[in-house]
Amino acid sequence: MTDGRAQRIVLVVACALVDADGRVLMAQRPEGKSLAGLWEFPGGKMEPGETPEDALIRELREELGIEVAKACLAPLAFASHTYADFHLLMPLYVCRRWQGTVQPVEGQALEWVKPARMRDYPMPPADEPLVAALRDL
Ligand code: 9L3
Ligand code: MG
Repeated sequence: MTDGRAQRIVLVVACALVDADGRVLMAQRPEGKSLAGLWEFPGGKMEPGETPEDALIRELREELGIEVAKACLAPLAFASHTYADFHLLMPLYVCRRWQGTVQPVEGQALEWVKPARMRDYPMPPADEPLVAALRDL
């Protein structure tokens, strides 16, 4: 910002769920939401009073129907991106163990993707730089 006005900060948490074959779950943002059609790491906005881990556990339950233990979430990378009307701060966690079967609870398309193939999936600008952090998984 060059005009001295503060910009609204939005705190989001996201997760790279990694399966036994090293594939990572990508979720397509549904019609009607911002950035519709782009493929993102699942997650969402933190609510007041939540830790990042609390928020991620809640989002993964709401969006994918799985239960994740806090001990199974490891911080991996951090995204910071300025959109037209807000600034997004988004830590990315990695998780290899969860309970239950991943389901598209909100009707979103889901795909398990090898990190080397992620360039085929158009992503929100905040998510794109995070792909580099998955190479060494
Ligand atoms: N966002 C970007 N990448 C992600 C996630 C989960 C979210 N991996 C952005 C999209 C929206 C904002 O964060 O601009 C809030 O997300 P949502 O609550 O609309 O899912
Ligand atoms: Mg979400």
